[in-house]
Amino acid sequence: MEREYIRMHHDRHQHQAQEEEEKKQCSSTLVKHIKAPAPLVWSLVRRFDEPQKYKPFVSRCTVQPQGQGDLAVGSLRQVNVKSGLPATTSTERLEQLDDHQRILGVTIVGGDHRLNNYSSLITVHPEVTEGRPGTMVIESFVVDVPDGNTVDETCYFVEALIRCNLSSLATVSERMAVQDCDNLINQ
Ligand code: A8S
Repeated sequence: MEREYIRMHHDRHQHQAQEEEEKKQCSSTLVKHIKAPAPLVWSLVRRFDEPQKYKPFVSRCTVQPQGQGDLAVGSLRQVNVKSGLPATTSTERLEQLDDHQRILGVTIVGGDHRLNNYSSLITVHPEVTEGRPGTMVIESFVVDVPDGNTVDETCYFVEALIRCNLSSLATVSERMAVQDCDNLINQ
């Protein structure tokens, strides 16, 4: 199933982005299994305006008001990251938000970091783990390799950041899932 989902959504994303640029790029796909139901996990992932709900490096996020609801394709967010990273801000654009298939696409369009032409896709899939509702999250990205860096260095850096984001997404979702159970008991 994992291979199939990656082929369906993520391979095309990576190839499309790669064809556009003849520059050196790197791309990769990461998978995380979470012990919480998919609707709960998706409720965190879909909040383009609140990445700090699970992303550990985000200190602040603001979205320019758009009028007809904030989560429209084309919305921009200004993200501030915590100190200690080789960056302080990132401007990011919502490219795709599909609540039915649970797909979120985001690109980075500005900021004071080294990740040029960064494009990412997250998909959220229900699965059953040990007889309980669980979730498989797949995140893929494409980015230019900065001058002076190798493909491997770039991949290693971005994969490390995404792994932190996905671990944190699991921790937060699993805590919320337990909280939901506690609320049922205490009713
Ligand atoms: C995400 C993914 C990434 C975020 C990167 C890769 C970033 O926010 C951080 C450090 C950087 O050097 C680049 O989904 C940038 O958040 C944590 C500021 C873009």
